[in-house]
Order: sequence, then C-alpha cells, then structure tokens
Amino acid sequence: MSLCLNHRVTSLSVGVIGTGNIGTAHARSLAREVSGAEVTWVFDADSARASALADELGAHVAPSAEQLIASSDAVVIASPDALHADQAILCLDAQRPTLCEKPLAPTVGEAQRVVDAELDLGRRLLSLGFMRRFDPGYVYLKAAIPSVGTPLIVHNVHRNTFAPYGLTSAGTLTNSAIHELDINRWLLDDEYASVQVIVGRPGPDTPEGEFDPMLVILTTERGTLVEIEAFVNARYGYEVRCEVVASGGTLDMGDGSFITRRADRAVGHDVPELWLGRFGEAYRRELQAWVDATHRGKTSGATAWDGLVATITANAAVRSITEGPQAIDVPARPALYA
Ligand code: ISE
Repeated sequence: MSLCLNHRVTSLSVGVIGTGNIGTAHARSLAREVSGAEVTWVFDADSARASALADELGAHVAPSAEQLIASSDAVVIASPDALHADQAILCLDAQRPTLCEKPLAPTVGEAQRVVDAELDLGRRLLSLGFMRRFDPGYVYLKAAIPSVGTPLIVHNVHRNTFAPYGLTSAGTLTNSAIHELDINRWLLDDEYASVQVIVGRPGPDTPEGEFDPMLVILTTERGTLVEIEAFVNARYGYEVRCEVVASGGTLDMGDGSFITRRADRAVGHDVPELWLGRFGEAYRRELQAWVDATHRGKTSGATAWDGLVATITANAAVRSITEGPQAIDVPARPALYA
C-alpha cells in the first residue's frame, strides 16, 4: 500500500525492480539485514525468477514496473543498465524515493534526462548505488588522506573473474570502471579534467575487436593523477585495490578480507569470485543508510548528479580508445546538488 512519506513510518514498503544477482541480493538484505524496511513487491521481466524470490521473502510479484512503483513507498532499481533511466524517471514522476543501481545510465543523454526530471521536481528523491562510498576500506582511506599530505597519484585495480554481462570495451568503462570514476572523485573531493585510455595486448578471453585489460589515466582539476587498471576477464578472482600516493606518504586500502588462513603449508586469504564477496558489507550499509535517510525525507550517498558526472567521464573514456586523450566537460552543477 502506498504511503505518504512526509511522516515517519515504522516500516518502509520497498519494491525491487529486477531480481537478477544484485536485485536478489538487495531484496534479501532489505528483508533480513536492514531495519526499518520490508520488501513488499518485486518485478522482473522473467516472472518465474520474480515469483521464486517473492515466495522466499513473502512478497508479491508486480505485473509491471509501473504497478510496482504505484504500490510501494520506495523503490530499488536493479534492472539492466539500459533500463535505469526510464525507470528512474517513472519513480520521480510518481515521487517515490528511489535507490537506483549504478550506472545512472550508459549514455550521457539518458543520464541527463534523469537529472532534468529531478530538477523539474525541485527536490532530490534519487540515491545512486555507488556502494563503494559505504565500504569501510574506502571510508577509512578517505578519512586518512589528510594525514599523508597532498594526493599526487591514485593507483586503482579493478579485476573481475569473468566479464559479468559479456565483454565490450565500452561496457567495461560504463558499467565496471565507472565505480573508480565515482570513487576517486569522491575520495579526492576533486573533479576530472581529462581522460586517456591505453590498450595493449588482449587477454586470452578478449573477443575480437575488444580490449581487456585497459589502463585509464585521468587528471583532476587540482592536478592529481588517477590510474585505473580495468580488467574484466582476469580469471583468477575478483579484486579491487586502491593506493593513494601523497606528498608525505602512501595509503593502501585493505582488501576487505577478515580472515587469514594458514593451512597446507600456505598462508593467505580467499579471493572471491564476485563483487558481492568483496562488497557485501558496503551494500548492507548502503541499504541501511538509504532506508534511514528515506524515513527522514532525505537521500543518501551518491546523487543523480554524481551519476551524470560518472557517465560523462565514462563516455569520454570510451571515445578516448579510438580518439586519444579527451577533456572532461561537465556542465555547471545545479543548486539542487550543491
Ligand atoms: C558490476 O555491475 C558491479 O557493480 C561490480 O561491482 C563490478 O565489479 C562489476 O564489474 C560490474 O559489472
């Protein structure tokens, strides 16, 4: 049942659009790990998959995304990337607080439409799922930067075991490396000035005409270098690293593992296969922050504006593969996102 959220409700009725990997993880986490919310509706183009999750969580299957939005207090969008913008606009039109998975959209035009819809509404209702902003490793890293002086270079590694949705070079930048494009801007409190992508010899699983791994090199307006290894078919496991090299020292982010195993004459820790194994806690914190913020009539984490900036940067990076270094041109930030 739809409720007006101008007042505090005890439990937020959340509809989850998309019941694939991340939609299922979000729905389970909302139902079991997060307080102040319940999953009441789910929708997926694959209705059998939606029904299985609904049965597991005691939720209902909506016949359409529109019906889910109309029936829920708040919405999580976890559909394929190309659907995010249209569904986010439906949520804004219906004035539903929304947590939209990253990217806001693969193209700049679509991302801009979402920002325009929110500007027309005149208030922020959309939170964007750049969950790394809630990862304890990145949070500690950001807090520690002033202790080592002026950041000069940030080295980033982002490796997937296999290309999650099939590999294209553009997809690697707009879907995967887009996490680094957001998190480095957030870590440094700075904006990008330029981007250049360098490609080399293909890895064994790289389809003809695509590039993997790639090196993405950005400069920021204050002159910090940001370097990203984007490698989506690394085979051996899922790994994300970040090292800040500053004027007075360096900072290395932890890898998110809590256990060191000594056995069989070896010492080490497990490498997860998927990002959920590395960022489970970040997702949980992100959802809790979103539910808490929604109860207060606020948004949490990254905004639609952050999503637009990330998509502008990712698309400049895509152009750079064939056209060389690109300037990053971001329009003036509207007051709504100050
Ligand atoms: C996926 O959608 C994610 O968000 C993961 O964090 C990222 O590592 C992966 O490359 C994306 O496809």
